Amino acid sequence: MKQWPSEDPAAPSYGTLVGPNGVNAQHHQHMFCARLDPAVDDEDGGRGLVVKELDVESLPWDGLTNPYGNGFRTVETPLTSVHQAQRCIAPEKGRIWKFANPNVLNPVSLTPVAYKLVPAAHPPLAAQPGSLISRKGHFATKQLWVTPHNDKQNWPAGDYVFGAKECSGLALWTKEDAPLEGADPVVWYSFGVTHIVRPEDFPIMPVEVCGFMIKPAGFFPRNPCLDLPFDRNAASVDNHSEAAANGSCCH
Ligand SMILES: [Cu+2]
Repeated sequence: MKQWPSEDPAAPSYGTLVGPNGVNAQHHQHMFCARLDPAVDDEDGGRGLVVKELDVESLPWDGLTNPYGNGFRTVETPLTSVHQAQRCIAPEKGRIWKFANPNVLNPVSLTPVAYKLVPAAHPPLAAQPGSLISRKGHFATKQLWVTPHNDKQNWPAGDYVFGAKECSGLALWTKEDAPLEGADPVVWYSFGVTHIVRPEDFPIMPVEVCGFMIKPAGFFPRNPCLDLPFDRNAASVDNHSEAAANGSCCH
């Protein structure tokens, strides 16, 4: 019987054979980091924004508040300092992060106007802490970072990534703890593709998609896509009245 490649002793442990004569495509990661400087209705460029983490939590059985055992809620944790705001994704908790403006309330939900960052499920950097890759790519060891706004801080992996032995970006900027309240928080979201190569990726790789979403979450009072005018379109025919009176809608 033919063995699966993973059971074949000739199959590589850290890659995939993708072509004849032992063409071994190594496992690897493509890591990115998005610098987000949200304002969310804050006229001071986002100085007063609060970044929060939201998890979904099942409630314990309780004869009074959860008698059927089906209750769950969201738990909000404000991220108030640079060290506390180094966070990882938690798909099992439906974790998202919100940028909220506590000074403006949504008139419908009665909560601070906000946008949310919806992460995708992907691992952080797979290299060991202290390894060269981990030191250079420190920004990718966690998915979320928040720092006080600083015009000079633009490149999360530092200015000279290839020649560097250490990350001179986020690793440096987050060494010291600092409060985020009133600091115009800048959010850094690290994400990427952990590429376990397939034979189908060779010799020309098709597209691989990665990313995240930013969604309004209590920013608008209603669905902002519903922007059609209320006027009746004169070309439209009411199937029940005029067309019916003429005997057909297709005369
Ligand atoms: Cu790749």
